[in-house]
Amino acid sequence: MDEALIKAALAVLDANWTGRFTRPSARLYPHQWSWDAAFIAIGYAHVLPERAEQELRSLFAGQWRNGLLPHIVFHEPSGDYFPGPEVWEVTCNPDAPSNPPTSGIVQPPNHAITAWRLYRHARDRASARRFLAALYPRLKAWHDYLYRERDPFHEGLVYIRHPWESGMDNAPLWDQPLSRIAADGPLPFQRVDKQVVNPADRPTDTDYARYLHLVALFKACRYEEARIRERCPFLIQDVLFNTLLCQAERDLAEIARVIGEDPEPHETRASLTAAAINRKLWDDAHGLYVDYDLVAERPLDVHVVAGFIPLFAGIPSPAQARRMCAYLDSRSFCRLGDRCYAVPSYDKQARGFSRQRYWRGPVWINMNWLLYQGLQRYGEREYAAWVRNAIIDLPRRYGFYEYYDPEAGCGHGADRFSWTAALLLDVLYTCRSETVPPS
Ligand code: 2M8
Repeated sequence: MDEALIKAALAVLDANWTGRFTRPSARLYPHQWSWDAAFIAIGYAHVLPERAEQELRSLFAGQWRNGLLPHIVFHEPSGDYFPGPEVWEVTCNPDAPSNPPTSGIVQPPNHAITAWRLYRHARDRASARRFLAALYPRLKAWHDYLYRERDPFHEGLVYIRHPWESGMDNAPLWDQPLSRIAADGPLPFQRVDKQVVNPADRPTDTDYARYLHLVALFKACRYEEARIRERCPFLIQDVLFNTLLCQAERDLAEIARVIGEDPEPHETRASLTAAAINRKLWDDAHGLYVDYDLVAERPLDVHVVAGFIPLFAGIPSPAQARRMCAYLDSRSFCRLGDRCYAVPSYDKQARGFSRQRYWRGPVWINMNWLLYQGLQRYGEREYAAWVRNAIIDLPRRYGFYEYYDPEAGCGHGADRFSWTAALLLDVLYTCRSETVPPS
């Protein structure tokens, strides 16, 4: 066990902890982000379980009355971040809270996954059960919102309506759908992100103009989903989002069992979503999953690491999983034994692959953490160990960065980045798996 590395990871989290929530990084992301909070709490579960619970409680303080869990909760007015609450103006919708202010979009639903892990790692099961009982109605309302508002055809697949909802902001996945939005002329706003990190690594101003165009559309629709759905040029059934929802429903069923609620509706929805992912998003020609563009009514033929994440939720059959592993273990991603850190976020052979640009190629620790769990689930020990090494080696050698160059290893984006530290802690602690009490 690497005590020095554990200490260093905890120091990052301490520096970003505000007493109520953990900033993803102090300068670039000074507020609370939804899926970051859930990843961060997974790390805290091993060492500071009260903080893990507080993290989720603070996030859910921003939940809307209709169940929408916003992608950012602005607990504190301080901190330069664009776009802030004055841009989102969510209070035009009566379901949005006025305090704390929030954004008006969501992020991948990994929260029930975290809540279930907190319970499984808890030393004090009775207190953890009370926490689950208090959180369950909120988690249920969140998932109900997604299936009610974002699955218009009752397929079991929910859509996202902004690239930020995917968590993979400027992934090459969105180039084509975003090209439907005209964005000309100088930007009428000041981007703070470009002053904090290398602007060449960040999304372009044209990307930002399109992101803001979508926000303006949501406001014009007063954040009413039926109106947005009619007019939005960006509606995508995303593999990662739906995979996490599927696993989150499975974990919510476990939570329901522990607190005496009915697990059955959650199991039914999880099965529906798993079947729909296999039916509609599996790309048999290449051996991975791809997104579906609901506006153009066709699959998006773009291969990103998210296409392998259904392993995490046990969605592929063993035969599909073997094909996925063969594709991972190729020049497109990261061949076992090659000089590369597993696994880049985008197909290395594809046009536009970049080792440094944000979600367009670099290695992200959260995606590798999901992949690692998935590979273990399918008994792919060798590749899982390769991914695990990257999760440990990259922060150890280069520091706790937001993302990393898959060849050189060096870090990019924000430094002292919280989920990198938290998920590293999880990997280090779960190899001492005897710390997990039997359920
Ligand atoms: C990045 O996204 C935000 C917008 O939500 C940004 O670029 O300003 C993404 O990497 C996202 O996945 C992450 O949750 C967020 C905070 O770490 O940063």
